[in-house]
Amino acid sequence: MGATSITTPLAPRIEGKLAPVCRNVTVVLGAQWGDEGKGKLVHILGQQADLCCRCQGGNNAGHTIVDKGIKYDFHLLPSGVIYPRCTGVIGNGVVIHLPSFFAEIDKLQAQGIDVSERMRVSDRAHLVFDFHQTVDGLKEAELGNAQVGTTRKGIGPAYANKASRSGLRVHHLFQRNDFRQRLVRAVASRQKRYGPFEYDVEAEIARYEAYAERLRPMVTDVVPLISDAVRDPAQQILVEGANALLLDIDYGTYPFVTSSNTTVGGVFTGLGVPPSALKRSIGVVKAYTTRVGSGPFPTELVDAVGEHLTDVGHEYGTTTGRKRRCGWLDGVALRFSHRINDYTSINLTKLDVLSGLPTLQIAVGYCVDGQYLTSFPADLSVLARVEVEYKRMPGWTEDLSQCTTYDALPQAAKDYVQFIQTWIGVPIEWIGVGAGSDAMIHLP
Ligand code: 2SA
Ligand code: GDP
Ligand code: MG
Repeated sequence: MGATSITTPLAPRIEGKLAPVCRNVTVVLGAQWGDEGKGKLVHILGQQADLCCRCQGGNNAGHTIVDKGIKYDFHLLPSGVIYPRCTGVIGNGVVIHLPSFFAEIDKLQAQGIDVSERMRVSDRAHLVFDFHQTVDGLKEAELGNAQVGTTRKGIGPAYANKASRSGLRVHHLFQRNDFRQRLVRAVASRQKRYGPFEYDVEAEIARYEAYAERLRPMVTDVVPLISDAVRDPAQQILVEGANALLLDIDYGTYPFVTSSNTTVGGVFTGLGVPPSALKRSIGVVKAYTTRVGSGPFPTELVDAVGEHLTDVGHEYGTTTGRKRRCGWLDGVALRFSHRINDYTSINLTKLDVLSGLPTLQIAVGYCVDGQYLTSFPADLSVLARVEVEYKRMPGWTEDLSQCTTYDALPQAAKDYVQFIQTWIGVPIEWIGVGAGSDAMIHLP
């Protein structure tokens, strides 16, 4: 009798065959060290998206979009939620600091965009607590000169709890005793390791009762949500990568990386998208290179050209306001990036920032002890002493910000774009010439 009453309502889901997967997932990935302008492309592509999703990272990310002259900064929310038709999805691979999540929702609300009924948050996603942020700072202090230069948002410590199976996930919020025990244990363990830092666990537990209630309507088992969407040809799914390839925990410049998989693999593990659903993986490439945080940076410029890039490109962190380090475009890193992510097309951004530089350079080879490297090295002591071989190209003086077609670009800018396209071996589909979403040339 029990068996009948249980299987009857579930039978169609269990016995019915799932429809085949269609290729309706577009992924936007940072191809360098981040801040390439992913948010802007997601803003453009988001117009057609039914679901706009995050699959990794947390509020360390900062994605800026400029819509009709108004600037919006996204950190935890996917940028596509600016469109009322778009449902925002936070996948299991994301780590969520709930106070920041709600603050971002409230800020958008104050800017006239109400997303609270359109957000879906995976019950499997892990939580970032204030104590993770404290630990992030303590870890950095302990590292001294070797510090990573994190955003101090608690991202590494939260993923560390996840990997060591002592994390708290969204579903834990709704089992009060269990939540309390887990939080008390997690904090005690960190206090044992880093010293008795101040942390009012009881006050935190009380705060999280209110957060849990506010989150409850958004909490979703994202597995069937995504599974149904990838089987429905009428749906378009857009995934917004956070951070970028060289910050990937496996392929990036370890240990100067973030703590998630920022490469295409993060989409499959962090959202439950099957690989067969992938239609496009678009690499966003800044026309030069920037990096925030520490670690080797072979094409870094600490001269007047570097200052030009910082000033004209407004290269300051979207999340922390830190000055970004700037350098020439690194073609060696880009080929490495393409090997891993297999971009179907490229969005080259911030080409306008290069106007006025008489000569441009692109790294085309790394040499160590007189030998060319065949790939991007894993060992940072090798990366730190590479001699970079550059391709030199003439610059241009024209302002590109009013160019709306490829033909309108000066010849030297076209040559620069063509060289990059040929070098990576992937079509450049968009060229950014300004911060606004209309300042984008689309190459059919
Ligand atoms: P974390 O905080 O543990 O993820 O830091 C580890 C490394 O990852 C880098 N990282 C970033 N790099 C570029 N942009 C990021 N987002 C913000 C932005 C950065 C900001 O959009 O500007 O505002 O400073 C980002 N997030 C993490 C970080 O610098 C460390 O090198
Ligand atoms: P993301 O993390 O990859 O989304 O990039 P960020 O938002 O952190 O940083 C990119 C910055 O460059 C933002 O301030 C954008 O508004 C701006 N931006 C994006 N594309 C362009 C472009 O083509 N030209 C210029 N001048 N600015 C751009
Ligand atoms: Mg950013």
